[in-house]
Amino acid sequence: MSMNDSFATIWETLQQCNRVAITLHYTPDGDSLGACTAMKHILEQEGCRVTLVSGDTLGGDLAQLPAAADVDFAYDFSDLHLAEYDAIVALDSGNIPLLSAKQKDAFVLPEDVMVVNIDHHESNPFYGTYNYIDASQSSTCDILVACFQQLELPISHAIAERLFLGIVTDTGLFKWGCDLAASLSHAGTLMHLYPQDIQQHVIHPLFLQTPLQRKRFQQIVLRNLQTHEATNTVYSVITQQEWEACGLNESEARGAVHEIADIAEYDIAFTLLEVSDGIKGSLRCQSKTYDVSQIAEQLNGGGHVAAAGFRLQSMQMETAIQQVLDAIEAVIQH
Ligand SMILES: [Mn+2]
Repeated sequence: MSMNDSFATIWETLQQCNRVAITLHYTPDGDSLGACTAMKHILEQEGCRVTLVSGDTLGGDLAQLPAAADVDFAYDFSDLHLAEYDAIVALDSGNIPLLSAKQKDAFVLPEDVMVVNIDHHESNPFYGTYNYIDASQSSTCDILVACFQQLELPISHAIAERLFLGIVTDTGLFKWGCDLAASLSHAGTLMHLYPQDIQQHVIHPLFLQTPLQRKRFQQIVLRNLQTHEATNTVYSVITQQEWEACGLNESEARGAVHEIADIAEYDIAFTLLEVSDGIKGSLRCQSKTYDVSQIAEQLNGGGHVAAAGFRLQSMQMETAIQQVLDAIEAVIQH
C-alpha cells in the first residue's frame, strides 16, 4: 500500500529547490490551472524560480482569468530539459501521460529528477518521489489549502484567487464533490481573506457571464441528444466540425457533458466528442447510483464515482457508442 508523505516533508524538500518545473495537465481544467499557478506563486514567495508551461490551450472562460497569464503556453512539458530542474511538481495529474499534451502515452519522466506528486484522483499510482494523494478531497486546490494552512504559509490575494478557482470549478460551484464540507470551509477561508478579488476575478467571469458561442454549442449538444432506455442512459455525440464551428477548443467542448448530466429521468450521461486523434468520452452519474469510473476503466479511462473520462481510437462513431453502452451494461448489471 502506497503511503503519503507529510506536507512538512514535501515542503522542506521544495524549499531546497532553486528551479522547479510545473505543467498544466493535458486538457487543463480550472483545478489544474488553479493548483499549478497557486504552487508557482507560493514557491516564488520562497525565492524559487518556477517554469510553468502548458502544451495545451485553456478553454475561453479560463483563458481570460488573471491566472492564465502565469502560464507559458509556448512549451509542452516534453520540450523542457527536465533533468536540469531540481524538482518537478505534478498537480491534479492522475497519471504521467497527462503531463505532456504533445507526447501523451509516449511521455516518460527523467529518472534523475525529483518528482512531487499532489493529486486527488483515486487512480493516481503514486508516481512521484514524494506523493500526497487524497481522493477524499473534491479538488487538488482543496489539498493545497489544507497544506498551506498547516504550514502557515502566507496566502496572497493572487494565491487565494487561484486556489478558489480550483475548488469552485471542480465542485461546479459547490454542487458536487467528495467532501463539500471541506471545500466550503476552504473556500470560506479564502473568501474571508479577499472577498472582492475572488468575486471580481473568479466568480463573476466564470459564473455570471456566458459567451454567445457557448450558448450555440449548448444548443447543438441538446439537439444531438439520444436516450438508451435499457441502461437508463442519455448521451450526445458531437463532431469536430460541430464544436469547431462554435469557435471552441477541445477543453471547452469537453464541458458538453454538463449540459446533459442533470436530466432527471436518466442515471447515466455521456458525451462522445470527435477530436483530432480519436474520440474523447465523458461520463457522469450525478446520483452516484453507479460508479462511472468502473465504466471508464473498461474503456481504458478512469476518474471518480460521479465523473469519469476515457479516450477511444479513431473508429466509426456507431461502434464507439456501442462500446460505451456495452461497458455501461456490464457495470450496471453487477
Ligand atoms: Mn481536479
